Amino acid sequence: MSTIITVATTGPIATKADNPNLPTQPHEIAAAVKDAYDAGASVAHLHFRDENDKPTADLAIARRTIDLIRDQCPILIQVSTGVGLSVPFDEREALVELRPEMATLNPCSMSFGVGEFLNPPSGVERLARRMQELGIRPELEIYDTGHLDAALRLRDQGLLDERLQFSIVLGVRGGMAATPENLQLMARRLPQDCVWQIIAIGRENLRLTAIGLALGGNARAGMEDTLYSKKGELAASSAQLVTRAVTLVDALDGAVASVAEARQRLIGDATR
Ligand code: KMH
Ligand code: ZN
Repeated sequence: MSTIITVATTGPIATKADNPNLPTQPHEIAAAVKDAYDAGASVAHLHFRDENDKPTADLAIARRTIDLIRDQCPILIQVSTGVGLSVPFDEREALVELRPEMATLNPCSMSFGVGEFLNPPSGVERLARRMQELGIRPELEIYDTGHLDAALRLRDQGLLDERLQFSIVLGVRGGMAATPENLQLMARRLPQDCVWQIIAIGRENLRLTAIGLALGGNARAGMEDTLYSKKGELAASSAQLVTRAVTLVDALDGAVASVAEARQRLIGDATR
């Protein structure tokens, strides 16, 4: 089965001071996504920034960014409802009203670096229900074993449709550390027949992405997860990191999924 590569160009935390190549404005994000698509990505995970480069759930900015991407390439759109630590949950959840093909669903609150990532149970249930009503596929972001249990409870409540889609997120301070043991533990606990990928934040990004691929997962690549292409070398672009993931897939004798293949596997609808 081919490997789906998701590009995450921007994220909620990093700034241009951390890496001047980080895209923040709509035209910059759209150009970065197009380059990543050309490099092999079939899904774009999107965070938006306002004119001061702060994380935002502003619907006009989000719409403009998505339109610019859709003008340039057919990549699948996955909107982050995580948005940023300072953005209230009710603003974050409104992003699904733009009806992207996919959106993230973070099932639990947690410490997140020096901040807090708030996902109250009532809000998570409401968002899951709204995504189900709109036919938007959730990607469940799980940072700890209890988050997986919370996601499975949502499924048991009938708020998530099969087949479940998970990101195992390791390396956030407040979640599980980015170690091979933690990845193996989490991957083993996933339900049969789900779709999954590892999101390895920080310096273990490459090594854990490789292990995730070897375990049968998909890959995520981009400057949301690491600002470096090598030790001490800032990444030039998310496309460069996608190319690195493609190299790993090739080395493991795999094939990279096209948008059509990714759509079929993630959404189950080849035409939408
Ligand atoms: N950067 C991730 C660790 C989401 O997109 O839904 C957290 C996040 C969540 O950005
Ligand atoms: Zn994100």
